[in-house]
Amino acid sequence: MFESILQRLGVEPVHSGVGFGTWVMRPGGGEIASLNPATGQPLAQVLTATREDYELVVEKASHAFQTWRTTPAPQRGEIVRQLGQALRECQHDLGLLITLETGKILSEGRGEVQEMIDICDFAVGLSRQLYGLTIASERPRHRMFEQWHPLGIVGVITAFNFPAAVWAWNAAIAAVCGDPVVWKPSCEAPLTAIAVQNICDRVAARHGLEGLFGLCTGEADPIGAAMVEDRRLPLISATGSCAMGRQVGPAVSRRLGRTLLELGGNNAAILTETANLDLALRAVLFSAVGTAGQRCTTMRRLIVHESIADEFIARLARAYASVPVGNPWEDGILMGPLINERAVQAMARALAAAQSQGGVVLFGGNRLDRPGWFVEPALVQIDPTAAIVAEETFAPILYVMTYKTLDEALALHNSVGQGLSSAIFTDRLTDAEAFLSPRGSDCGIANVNIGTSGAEIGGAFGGEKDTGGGREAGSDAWKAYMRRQTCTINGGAELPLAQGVRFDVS
Ligand code: UN1
Repeated sequence: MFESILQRLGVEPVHSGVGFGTWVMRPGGGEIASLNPATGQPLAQVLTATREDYELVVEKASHAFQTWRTTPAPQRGEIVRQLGQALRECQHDLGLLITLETGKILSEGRGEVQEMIDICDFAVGLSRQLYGLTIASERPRHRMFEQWHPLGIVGVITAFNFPAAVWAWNAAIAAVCGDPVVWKPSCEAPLTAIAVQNICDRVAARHGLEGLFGLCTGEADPIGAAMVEDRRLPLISATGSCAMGRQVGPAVSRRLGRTLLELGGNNAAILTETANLDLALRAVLFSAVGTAGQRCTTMRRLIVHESIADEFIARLARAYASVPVGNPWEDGILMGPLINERAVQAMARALAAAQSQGGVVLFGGNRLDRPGWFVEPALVQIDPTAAIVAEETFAPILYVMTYKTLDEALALHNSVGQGLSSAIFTDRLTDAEAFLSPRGSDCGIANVNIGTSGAEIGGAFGGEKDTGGGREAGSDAWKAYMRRQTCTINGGAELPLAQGVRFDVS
């Protein structure tokens, strides 16, 4: 039924997962199956890379860098503009493939492609705005300024849950900054990566840009390991679990490379006694249940003022019971399956742990009796000190807890290791401002009367503490993809030294 989509996106039933403008026809790594999580059935098979295949991709990228780094940035932007155009043309097909491969609902699959288009547009504008500063020199007739140069090949490691958009955040910005990209996609979503690579290849081929965008599908060992050790990749941008970040970060640091880490979240919302509950209900539902709880920005904790807790939790439980779970490509469905059997097991384990730690399941948590990896979203009332609350389980579990004072709520909010996204729902300005103040949310993203998920690309995206500290996408995140050079020019015939130092030979 979906073969024609794969065909239109150039994904063969058995496809190479290694390419850089042309496909390596027989990469030597193992074969992996991409499964449709709604049926458990394979969509297609992908041939993965060996270290030798990886070498080839990096060689092509190194070669591309030689010309790309001196191509004027606005011309680089033109290529990204064409990429955005190509994405617009296949938004429906690519969105559907994302839905088939990850299980996110079609509206979110299309939304993910929209996020790619948006970041391309952003990067095109940015290609004329890679500004450096001019700095006042203390020395007479001297001029001091900063300029930004391309950094080199950027290694991009992405997770299954945003199999295309997170690559695009990195690739579009890297490309205008003058950097080729070598991409290791998740082995859970390799077909989306192949389809995206095909789109890149069509655009790059028009301009003879082989190697600018490279794809190297494979497991953490050998491909992830090869990337983190490779000095030819000055920046590794990796999205995934905190555990993954704890391996990647030190390994890249050992060679003094740069990392941009976007790791786990344990995002909370505080609901104050003045919150607009209708608005909050919709926001909580989207953030906690959307994408079946498999966003790094998913709301995992709800901290509710005790005066409104009974009413709000009862309404939320009713809303949970009315969420249509089913085939993610069908109209009206709001929650598709989890990504695989392991995810279903992890959710069951977390719920058992929550219950053994005093938690009460108010709704959901059961596996659906059908093929694929479907579960009900779960709402759990629990004491905030329960150990499980500090963990990120990549599943639709929302832990609900109550508070008396805002200080108490802020302390609870910041009590976990992760620091990605956060929200407060309130109609009282002083509460909102407290949340946004230095004593408020300790996260990279802090929202008022908006859920924790669904950020726009124009802002810098990322978080603090165990989330890894990286910032991708908008604002000045581009600076991570370039090297800064401070330049001083002496326009005079004297050689005055800084700090008034004298060093004259008499
Ligand atoms: C992720 O889950 O890794 O803010 C990215 C959001 C999306 C991106 C999520 N724009 O929820």
